[in-house]
Amino acid sequence: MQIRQVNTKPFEGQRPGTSGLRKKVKVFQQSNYLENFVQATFDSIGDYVGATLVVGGDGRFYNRQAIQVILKMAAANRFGKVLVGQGGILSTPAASCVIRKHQAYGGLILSASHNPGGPDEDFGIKYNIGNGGPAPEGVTEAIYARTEVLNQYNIMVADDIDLDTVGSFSLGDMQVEVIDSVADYAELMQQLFDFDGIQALLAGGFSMAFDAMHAVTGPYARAIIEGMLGAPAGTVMNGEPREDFGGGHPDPNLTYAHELVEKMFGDQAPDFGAASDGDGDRNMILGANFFVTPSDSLAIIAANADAAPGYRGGIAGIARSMPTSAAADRVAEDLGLDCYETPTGWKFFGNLMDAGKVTLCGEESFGTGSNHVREKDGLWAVLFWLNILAVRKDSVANIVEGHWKKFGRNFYSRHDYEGVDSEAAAKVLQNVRNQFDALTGQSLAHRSVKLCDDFAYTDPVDGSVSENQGVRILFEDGSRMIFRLSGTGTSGATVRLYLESFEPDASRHALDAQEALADMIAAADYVSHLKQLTGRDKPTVIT
Ligand code: VG1
Ligand code: CO
Repeated sequence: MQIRQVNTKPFEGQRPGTSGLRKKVKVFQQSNYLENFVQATFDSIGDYVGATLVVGGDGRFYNRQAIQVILKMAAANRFGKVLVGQGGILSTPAASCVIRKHQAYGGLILSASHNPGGPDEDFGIKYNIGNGGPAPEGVTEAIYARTEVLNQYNIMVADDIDLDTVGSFSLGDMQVEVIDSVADYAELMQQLFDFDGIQALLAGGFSMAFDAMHAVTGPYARAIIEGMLGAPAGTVMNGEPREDFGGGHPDPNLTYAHELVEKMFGDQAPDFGAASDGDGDRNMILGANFFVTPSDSLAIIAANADAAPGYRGGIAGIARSMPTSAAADRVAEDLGLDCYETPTGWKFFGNLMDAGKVTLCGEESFGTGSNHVREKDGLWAVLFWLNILAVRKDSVANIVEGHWKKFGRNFYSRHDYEGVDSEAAAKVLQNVRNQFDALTGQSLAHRSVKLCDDFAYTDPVDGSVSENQGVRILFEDGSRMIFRLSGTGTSGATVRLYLESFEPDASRHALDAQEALADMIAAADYVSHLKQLTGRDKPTVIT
């Protein structure tokens, strides 16, 4: 085989964010841009020679071209084998599953997740380690450092591989195996959940809708929900993955999943509705005329975990990202389990799961998952809810309201100000920091401020420290107000404001979260000058 060593120059800004390197497609299309990042990754991950790499993506624009480049570079850099999803497709949780099942050295996942796709939109790449999870910060920082000095990469001169046919091919000394994108994942789901019970539920008049948002979960949801579980054809909406996600944001929230939301809040609403994002790791759960916040969903799954066969032996512990509401903490306390609070991003859960400290993890950003893989998992959450509904034989709304009655309700909301000026966004956070001392011990939003800080995390397993993970105002009554800048956007900055207050009084549980949090919302603006600085009179997305 012929290997070319290509001279190159470093590109600025190849630092992975919350979940990999995400840039506009046009940036990735510059010659050598992708190649540099891939070579820097291979140079930073240790001794993989002869080992297996998993490659797949969410099917967005540029997925196929990128995969061909990666295959040729993997061969030139002496991987032994690459497992690649058919058509280049692997959802993020399926990639994690394949890495684990086939004991691969690691994987490259091509996705910009919930960001739009197409020639003028976003692309992304991230490296996952052998446990199936996103590379920890130590590895991503090493990759970044390598991108700053890289001057050469290796690539094989060869024809493109046929990605559409399952089978084995050679690329020089390396073997490429094109695998069924769904099979390994579907088999794992069948081990965790009571498929017979869910099948009976669906056969007994229970109705549901799943919106794949023209993204990667289409084939997975069709195979599992319609195929294995027998839901009627058409249950999966927008099930054909498209390179541009039909022009939308493949982001399962109340704003962007409006087609499903209209159905679930209409006159003939199904009993259950769910959606997933671009790469299949997020989930939104809805009942008839009812929205379940992701933070509540985590808590409810934890409280009902024994409904699912895969979790009947009990769960080890729970972890949630810092901005996620403390609803799960209350369940952990009730069950006598440890609850961990990590920075935003799934990579922080990996060590806790590997060490056996936690079984369930969740983020307020529509991410829920468990130690069955090392990524959050959209369809897994949907199946968990279906399993709970099959056992409890009650409505989504009743289950959630019953949960609040027992544990109290954590009113919660996230306000996103997307695509704002970067300097203004930095100022918003700085304004709050500047008042840390002045606010502490004072009254704000009719509550007294206990503590203000920049959230920092020390990993309890390897002792690594991550600083500046969100600006927090914590109140004596457990309420919280958090300001954070997004690490997944590709243009300007996105300010996220997270608000939480706890309500033990059941007579107030039916209140709308925006109403219940109104004084906190006003106070957040008062402290930060968020609206004035960003020039926005309201958030882009309210969850
Ligand atoms: C967002 C979410 C975070 C999530 C990340 C990746 O990050 O807030 O909770 O882990 O996206 O999700 P940020 O830095 O923009 O707030 V996904 O579905 O892109 O893989
Ligand atoms: Co995602």
